[in-house]
This record gives sequence, structure tokens and C-alpha cells, in this order.
Amino acid sequence: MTVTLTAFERSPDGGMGLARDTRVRWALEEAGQAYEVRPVSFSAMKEPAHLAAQPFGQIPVYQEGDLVLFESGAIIFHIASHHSGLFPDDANARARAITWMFAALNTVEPPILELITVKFLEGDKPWNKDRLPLVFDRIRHRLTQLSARLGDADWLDGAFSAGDLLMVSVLLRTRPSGILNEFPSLAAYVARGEARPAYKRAFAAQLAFNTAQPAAS
Ligand code: GTB
Repeated sequence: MTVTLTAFERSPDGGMGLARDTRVRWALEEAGQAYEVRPVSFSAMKEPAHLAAQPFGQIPVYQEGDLVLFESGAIIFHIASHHSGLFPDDANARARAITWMFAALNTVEPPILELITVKFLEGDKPWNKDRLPLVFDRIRHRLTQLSARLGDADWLDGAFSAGDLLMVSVLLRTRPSGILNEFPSLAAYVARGEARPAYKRAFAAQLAFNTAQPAAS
């Protein structure tokens, strides 16, 4: 069945791989599932046709036959549930992998998103310079805890799983800030994720997509 992923027509990051279609592309590559990409412009994202699929007017949207999904975490959960390679076979280990997916999205990503808000949406506010260090401290606190848990392991719980895929994707969003350099074991963890052939394919595909010349009219 054809899988279609909706992504930014042009990601504002110019192909750095930070938009959330990249994590879904990565999961599809890990799963060996071919997919097509449907670009959507910022204005089309807010139109009824797109809102019918994604009520918040965002990307990514995943379509597989009659099934239309939004929320990158739910999409990756679906992919991991229907292909091998992203969830362990053992039921308890699978439950722990799911726990790490939630931890990435619910516990580690929120302070990172706060940083992006402070830097890019609230940069002109008078209180910005006071708030920025507080947000950095909250991220640092989470990364300290995560680093302590990872220890010298390659992945969070045994073999690579969808939990690692999401955690690495979330940590990658801190890269422009440089804060990951304070946590060498997490920087190495992210590098292991980026070294996976599936990640490389996903990254290259989104880069090509976001840097392609527009078709001549
Ligand atoms: N919880 C949803 C999910 O996980 O799917 C969040 C989806 C979401 O935030 N989508 C963003 C979006 O569509 C793109 S990923 N934004 C448009 C809008 O809300 O109008 C966030 C993102 C955007 C841009 C960059 N960048 O340029 O670096 C990075 C990440």
C-alpha cells in the first residue's frame, strides 16, 4: 500500500532535518517502507482540506490507504507496530520502548521547545534575556538526568528502538544551541543515531526535497 507523508513545501530550516517529517522519514527507512512525500505550503496547511487531516494545521500527516494519521509520535508508533526493527519482540521490552517514546516527547522535548519559543518567537520581549538562562537550566537538568540513565550504553534500553529514534530526534533539535556539547555521552548517542543508514537516507531525502530547484513554469 502506498504511504504518503505530508511535509513542508520548503522547511524553514532549509533542510537541517529539524522539522518533524524527518523523524517519520527515519522510522519509515528503519522499517524498509517506501513512501511518497506530498508538499504543503504554509497557507494550504490552514485550509479546510489539510485541517480535515491535521486539525492543528501542521505537518506531518501520514496516509496509508484509508488511514490518515497526524502527530509524529502516533505515526511512529503505528509504523513500529506494523514493521520489524523498531520495537523489541518481548512484550515488556516493547512497553519500555514505548515509555521512552513518551519520555522523549513529553519530558525531554518540552523544555527544548521552550528554548525555540524564547529564541525565535519572543526574542524582542524585554524579559527575554532573563528567561533564556532559566530555560537553558531546565534543558540542562533534563539532559543531566538522561545522560545519567544512558550511562555508557549505546541505546536507552537494549537494542535500538523507536524510543531511541524519538529521543535522538528530540536531542537533535538542541544542536543549534550547542548545549549538547556539555554532555559528551549524549552527543555520542546522537552521533550513533545519525550514523544509522536509515537516518542517513531520511536526512538526505529531506535535504534533497528542501533544496530542490522549483520546477520551471
Ligand atoms: N505534535 C505535533 C507532531 O509531533 O506531529 C507537532 C507538529 C508540528 O509542530 N509541526 C510543525 C508545523 O507544522 C512542523 S515541525 N508548524 C507549522 C505551523 O504550526 O503552522 C516543527 C518545526 C518547524 C520548523 C523547524 N525549523 O524550521 O527548524 C523545525 C521544527
